[in-house]
Amino acid sequence: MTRPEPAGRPLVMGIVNVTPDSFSDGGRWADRDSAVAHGVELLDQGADVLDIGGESTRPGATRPLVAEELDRVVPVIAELTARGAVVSVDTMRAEVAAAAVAAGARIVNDVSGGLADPEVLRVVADSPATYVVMHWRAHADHMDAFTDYRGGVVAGVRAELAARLKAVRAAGVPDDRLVLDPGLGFAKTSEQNWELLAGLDEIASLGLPLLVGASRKRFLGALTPAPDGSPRPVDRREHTGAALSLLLAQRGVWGLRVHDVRATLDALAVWQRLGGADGWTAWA
Ligand code: PMM
Repeated sequence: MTRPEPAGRPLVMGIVNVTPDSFSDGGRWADRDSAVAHGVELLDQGADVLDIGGESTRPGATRPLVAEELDRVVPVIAELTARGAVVSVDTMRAEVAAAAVAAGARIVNDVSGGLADPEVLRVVADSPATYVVMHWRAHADHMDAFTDYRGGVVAGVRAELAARLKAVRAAGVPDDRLVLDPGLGFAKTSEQNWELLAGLDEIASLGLPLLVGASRKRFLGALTPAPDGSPRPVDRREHTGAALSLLLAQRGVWGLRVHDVRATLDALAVWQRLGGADGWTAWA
């Protein structure tokens, strides 16, 4: 099985965090039934893929036990797959990736790009799954101490992703099952996120499709602060997110990982209606 391919616009990956503590929606879909219901709602809104995660990666978060993570995601993946969804599992653990693929997940979205648990590479190589290799430097409880990029964030992320790509290819995962992600907010300041977005074609020059996860992140909240300087609350960042998604679509990203599926697709519909998307293909 090869990578899901977008047609006429990027794939929209709707986020289902089965966690008590994610930064934007922690606790809202933490039990099985509400997670499945949320996934179905995102499918109804037009999501192409559902990304199911059982570990929060918000800055400062501590890790769940493997058993907890398995218990959170596997039944939700099985249920949403049974309802016809294309499912991605957001995990850094080999054991969870293997169980998720067995339950029907077609994509393994590893925010650590195989650094947290190198066994993930073997699991993916031995499976038909597509692998999202995100740029990452450290776990969430201390990643904010790793924002020093000599030579600039774009060159640094490109070089570190290239190194991960070498390891992933050496493990036997073919290019037609790979996607790269610049990892916005992971060991990056707000300023660095914007620099990275501006320099995205440098990351695309690695020759693989790109997934971008900007949705509701801190740097979007900081862009539109209240008069007292406080950032926009997480659940009111859908307009900045949709505007950014539209610009990223125009530039050729393969996929957009978002909470606000409807707002994202609305923005893309305007672009498509005006013909901007005619002949569109994703970077690769
Ligand atoms: N961001 C988060 C979690 N998983 N996966 C990918 N591929 N890219 C991202 O940017 C990314 C991710 C953190 O956001 P969340 O807590 O809202 O899910």
